[in-house]
Amino acid sequence: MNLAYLLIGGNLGDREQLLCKATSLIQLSCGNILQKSSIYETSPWGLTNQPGFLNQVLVLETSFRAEQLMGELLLIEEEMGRKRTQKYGPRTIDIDILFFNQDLIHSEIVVIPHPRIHERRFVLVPLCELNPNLQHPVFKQSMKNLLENCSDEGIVKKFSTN
Ligand code: PH2
Ligand code: MG
Ligand code: MG
Repeated sequence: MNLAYLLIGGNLGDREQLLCKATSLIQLSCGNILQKSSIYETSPWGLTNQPGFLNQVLVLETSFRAEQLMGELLLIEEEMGRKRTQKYGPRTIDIDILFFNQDLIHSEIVVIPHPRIHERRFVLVPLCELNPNLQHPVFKQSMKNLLENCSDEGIVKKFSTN
């Protein structure tokens, strides 16, 4: 069995419902979701002139290899109406693999660990909620450490309905 950390997020449509839908589709087709972080409202990173995002981290136990998992996740994105237009631009759903065990993977379809984890508070805050001691297999530092040293000033706050 493999352990994958996923980041899900989006900033178009009914954002909360889309995260929920993505979570069920991942559970149906990719394995067993062991942990979910809170949902966070996050300011857009990279391209700031767009609506705010909701983001969440999931921990998935899966028998798929990393490339197979990425293939399944891309199908889910497609099924949920993801259109790829602008880099860092608005989207209904994005599903990224952050970590896959402690593996280092550079293939055509996926790079793991995700190359920008350490630059993004919207990734590090939910990761720290779930596992502050998790080690980054490249930087050999914990998530807690990476967050303390992260210069991103993006807003990341817990999202609550009503
Ligand atoms: N994803 C991006 C670009 N910018 N900003 C936030 N807050 N959350 C995201 O998930 C996000 C982003 C590209 O994948
Ligand atoms: Mg992404
Ligand atoms: Mg993506």
